[in-house]
Amino acid sequence: MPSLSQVNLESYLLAQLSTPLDCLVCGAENCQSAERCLRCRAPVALARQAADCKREPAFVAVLGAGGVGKTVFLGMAMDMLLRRVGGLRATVRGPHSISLQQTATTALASGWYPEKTSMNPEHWHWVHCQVECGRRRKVHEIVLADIAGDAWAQEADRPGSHVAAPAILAKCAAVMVVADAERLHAGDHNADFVVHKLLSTIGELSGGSRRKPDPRPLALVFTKADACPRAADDPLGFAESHCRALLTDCASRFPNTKVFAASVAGASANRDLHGRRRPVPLRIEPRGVVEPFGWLLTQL
Ligand SMILES: Nc1nc2c(ncn2[C@@H]2O[C@H](COP(=O)(O)OP(=O)(O)OP(=O)(O)O)[C@@H](O)[C@H]2O)c(=O)[nH]1
Ligand SMILES: [Mg+2]
Ligand SMILES: [Zn+2]
Repeated sequence: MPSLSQVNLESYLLAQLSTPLDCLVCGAENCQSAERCLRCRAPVALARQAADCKREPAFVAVLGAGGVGKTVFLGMAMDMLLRRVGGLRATVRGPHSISLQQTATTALASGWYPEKTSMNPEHWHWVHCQVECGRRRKVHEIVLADIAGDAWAQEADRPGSHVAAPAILAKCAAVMVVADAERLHAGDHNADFVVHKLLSTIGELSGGSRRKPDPRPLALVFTKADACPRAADDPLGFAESHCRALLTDCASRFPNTKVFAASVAGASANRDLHGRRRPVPLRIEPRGVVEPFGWLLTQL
């Protein structure tokens, strides 16, 4: 006699997976269970986290050419914000939001600077965090990405080379331009051209006319100020004397521009690794790292 057995049809699981989830960055439809967006490779979790927020998170576009110090600066800033240093209290949303801080602090704690950020969008660090600031403890939701400087340079030359980059430029609510004080002091302006092109792209993408000033805040941050005391003491004076064209471009496109100087290391030295001389941080003494974020948030 045949025996009967019961099999549960869990078709509701298939129905759940068939509901697409729009990528927060590029808007492409993704499967609910996907880890990275199939188009821009940003974490799909950003969209899931944003769905839980009361208001849409504000994108901060962090621009800067290769080697200007974005990963060190942003990683240290996240570490300090999460430790609630400097009057700002941050809470990260999603485990992917911790990897930037982890990459930077792990390297610095072992006596090295982090590796150059990969050109592969799969390896870019994305942070979604909630930050409380000001006396009234106003809550902001922000999203930022640490994109490889070489990818920004490619995007500046050939717009659309990387899907995530123009998406950030199109929807950013605030801009942070990262510039290397040491290189500017030495008269090296190669990195400026990347920023000029990207700022121009932001203007084009937002469709703003040149007559209407862009109300979005822009923080121009000079990194490696430990190696350039002039920038640390007077960031605006340094900008006027060492990169006037960059400052003028920022301020004419974004009248709400403020200049900052920051450093993560107290000093650097060179050390041999597999026959190659590499700079290493001698002491970790962050200065001026949280201030640009504090200002941008109050301006949002
Ligand atoms: N003196 C000093 N040097 C720094 C500091 N921060 C970064 N550097 C140096 O700048 C180099 C590049 O820093 P990164 O943060 O990797 O630069 P990046 O902008 O992320 O570069 P890409 O990943 O290529 O886009 C480091 O390897 C250090 O040599 C700092 O606070 N002080
Ligand atoms: Mg980097
Ligand atoms: Zn996407």
